Amino acid sequence: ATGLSWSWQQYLNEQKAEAAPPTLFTQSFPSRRTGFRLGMKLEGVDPLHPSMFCVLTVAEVIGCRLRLHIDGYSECYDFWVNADSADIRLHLSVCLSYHLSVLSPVRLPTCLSVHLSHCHQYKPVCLSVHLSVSQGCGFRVGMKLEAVDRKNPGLVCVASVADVIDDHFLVHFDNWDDTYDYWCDSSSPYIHPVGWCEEQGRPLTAPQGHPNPEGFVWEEYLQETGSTAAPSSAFTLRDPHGFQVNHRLEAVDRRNPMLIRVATVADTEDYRVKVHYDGWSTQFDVWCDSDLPDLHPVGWCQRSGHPLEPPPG
Ligand code: MLZ
Repeated sequence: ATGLSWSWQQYLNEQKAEAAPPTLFTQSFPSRRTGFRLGMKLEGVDPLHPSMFCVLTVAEVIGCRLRLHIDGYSECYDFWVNADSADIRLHLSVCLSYHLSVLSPVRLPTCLSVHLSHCHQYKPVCLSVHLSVSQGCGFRVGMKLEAVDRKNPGLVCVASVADVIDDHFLVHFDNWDDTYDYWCDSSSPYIHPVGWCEEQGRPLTAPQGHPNPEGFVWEEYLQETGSTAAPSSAFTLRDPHGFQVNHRLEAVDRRNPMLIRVATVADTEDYRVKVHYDGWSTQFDVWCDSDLPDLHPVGWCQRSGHPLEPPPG
């Protein structure tokens, strides 16, 4: 089948499969028009160093997806985001709030002001940042917590809130470098209050270089570091997702993120789904968070003017 003649409806009928309901996705259907144009500048978080803000250039626009280039670095660090979805809003609100907190708004970098004035739909983001600066979340910089190391998901480690912007915050692992850091919100399944591991009978990984990692005691550590624990009331664990095995969807190809493929939910956990790319070997299946912005409902590509890769053969 070619891209033109391939039809979801026919495919679902043939496969006797159902499309995953659009309500299960964090992404809503996009508006076709995006204000982003090639060469525009914006600021955002470096995906490989989430504690760093960098200057980005829009290097490619396909439908409502953007390839962002990190100025001054090799193209191999370019990454794709959705133009009208939560991840780019985080990019924008992150840099806006950052500047609001350290600079006066009139000193916002020109590139950002220019960018925003071209993109009318992003102006409300600007306002919401203003409003939410005072609201925020229950997490404050320096508070301690227990967090899953996303690069070593078997480990729950001693961690700190390293930055707070709007309702998102940066999790940093004590005495480790920032490559393990990640941004999340209070509903994340990867964060727990101090004492959670003990309660669950699970090992807690002490900060790197701790003199007695086996005998780590929170009370002592909080005292030594003059810090406080994030209050349990700040943790608002979200409900497990509603995806079911065999649901069909459109998923960004993990190995070639320029492509979006016809895909199937092959397995599920409370907060993750295993994505199978239809027509490809199961060795390419990937586990991902159910709220990953790279998972889209059936019809998303067509609605946003993005090519969809049908199953090969
Ligand atoms: N084996 C790895 C574990 C790192 C864990 C870091 N957790 C924040 C290492 O020692 O490098």
